[in-house]
Amino acid sequence: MAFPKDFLWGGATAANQYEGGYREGGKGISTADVMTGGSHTTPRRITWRNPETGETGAINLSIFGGMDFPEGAIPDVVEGIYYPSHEATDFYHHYEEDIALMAEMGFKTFRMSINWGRIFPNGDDAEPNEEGLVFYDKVFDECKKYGIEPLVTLSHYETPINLAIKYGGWANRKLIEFFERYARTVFTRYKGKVKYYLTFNEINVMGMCPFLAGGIMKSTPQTKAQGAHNQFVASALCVKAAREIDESIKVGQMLAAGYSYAMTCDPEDQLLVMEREQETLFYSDVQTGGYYPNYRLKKYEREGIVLEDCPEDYELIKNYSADFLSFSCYGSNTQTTHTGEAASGNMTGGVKNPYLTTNAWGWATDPHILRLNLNRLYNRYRKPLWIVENGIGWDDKMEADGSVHDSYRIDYLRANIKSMRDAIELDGIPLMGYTMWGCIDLVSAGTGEMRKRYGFVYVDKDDEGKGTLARSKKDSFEWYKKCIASDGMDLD
Ligand code: BGP
Repeated sequence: MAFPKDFLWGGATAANQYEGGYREGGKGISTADVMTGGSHTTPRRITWRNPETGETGAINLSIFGGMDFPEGAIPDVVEGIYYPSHEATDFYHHYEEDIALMAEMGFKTFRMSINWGRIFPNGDDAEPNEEGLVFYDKVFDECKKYGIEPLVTLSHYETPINLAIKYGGWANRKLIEFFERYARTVFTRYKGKVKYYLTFNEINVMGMCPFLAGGIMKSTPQTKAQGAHNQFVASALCVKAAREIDESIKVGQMLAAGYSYAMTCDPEDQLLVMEREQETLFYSDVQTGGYYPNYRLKKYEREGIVLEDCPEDYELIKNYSADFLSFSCYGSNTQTTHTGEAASGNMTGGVKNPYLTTNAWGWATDPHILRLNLNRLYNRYRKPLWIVENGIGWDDKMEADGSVHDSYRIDYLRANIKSMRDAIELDGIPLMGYTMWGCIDLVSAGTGEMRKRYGFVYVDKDDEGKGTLARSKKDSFEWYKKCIASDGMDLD
C-alpha cells in the first residue's frame, strides 16, 4: 500500500475566496477585498472615497503592485457593481453544511485560512476582535466533530488594508510585530484544536505580485526583497511562538512550486530554467533551509539591493526554519530563449508545451509534475512535504437534473494522484497529505471569477451574483470519496 494509513487526504480553500461575510462580525477590510482587475465578466471595480470630504475617484490596486490614492481616502465598493469575493460562496454561513460534505467524502484534513482582518480588523489593533475568534472556534469545533484535522493558513493573500495604507504593507518591518501578535493570539486560542499552520500562502509570489502577497503599495526590487525578508522573519517568529505555546503545533512553509522545463537542449534554455528555479527555490532555501543562498546574495549585490541591517534576523531564520514544506502545484511551464507561442498558467508564463493539454485558462496538465516536484524538494531539504493545492479550473455545467459530469477533473486528479503515489512508492518521499484546491466551488484568485470552478461540490452562484448558493455534488465527489476510502488505490 503506497499511502500510509495516516495520510491526510482533504481539500483546500482560502478565506478571501470562500468565506464571504466581508463586513460581518467586525471584520476589517483587507487587500483582497479591494483588488481590481480580473476577467471581462468580473471587472472588480473599486473606488476611493474621502470620508471627510465625500470626494471619490477610481483606484487601480492590481495584484502586481498598488498605486497611490489621496491622503485620507479609503478604498470603497462601487455602488451597483457586483464584487464576487465579498459574498464568495458564503462559507461564513454555510460552514456546517460544507464541513458535513467534506466529512462525507472522508476528508481527514481541511485546509482553510483565517482572515487576519477578522481577528485584528486594522492589523495594528492592541486587542483581538472576539467575534472573529468565536467564528473560527465554531469552525474548528465542527471539524473536530468529524475527526477532520484543520490545516490553517495565517495569511492567504490578504493583509488588513490599514497596514497597506498606513505602513506600506510588508515592506515595512513593523508588520513583523503585528503578525507575531496575531499568530500568538491564534496559537493560544486554538491550542488543542489546530495542530498544523502555514504562515504565508505562496510566499514566493512576493517576487511577482507584491500587492497580492504583501499589501506592498510601491513595487520596486528593493521593497519586494525587504517584504520577503520581513515575511521570513515573521515566519521564523511563528515557529518560535508555536514551540513556546504548544510543542505539538507544526508550522510549515507554503511555496508556489511551479516546475520549469527547457524547451530545447540549447544550453541557453537550460540556463534560463536554472535562473527561474532560483527565483522559486530562494524562498524555500531561506524559510525551510534556514539560510540565504549565495546566488541570491550575489543578485542583491548586483542590483544594489540592501536589506535593513538586523543581524539577529539571520539567527532566527536559521534556528526556527519551517517544520515542513507545503506547496501548490497545478502543472509545469516551459522556458526557451527561442521563439515559441506564449503560454499562460499559474503566474508562470513561458511557452506552450506541445506534449501537454491545457484547460480554458491555458493551465497545462502534467501527469508527472507531482513526482518531479516531490523529488526535487525532498532531496534538497529532507523535510516532510505536503501538497496543499492541486486541481483544475473548469466552467462546469449543471445538467437539468442537477448533476455535474466533470470527467475532465477526475482524469486530472487520477493522473496527479498516481504521480504522488509513485513518489511515495518508488522514491520513498515522506508526504504528509494532499488537499485538492477549491474542494467546494469558490471565487478565483487570479481573475475574481466564479465561472472558474475547482470543486467536488458545485455552488449555485454566477459571475453576476445570481444563484441560491445551494450545494450539489459533482461526479468527482463520489470518485474522491472512493479514492480516500481505498487509501488512494482505487482510481478508476
Ligand atoms: C493559487 C492560489 C489560490 C488559488 C489557485 C488557483 O495560486 O494560492 O488562492 O486561487 O492558485 O488560481 P485561480 O483562482 O486564479 O484559478
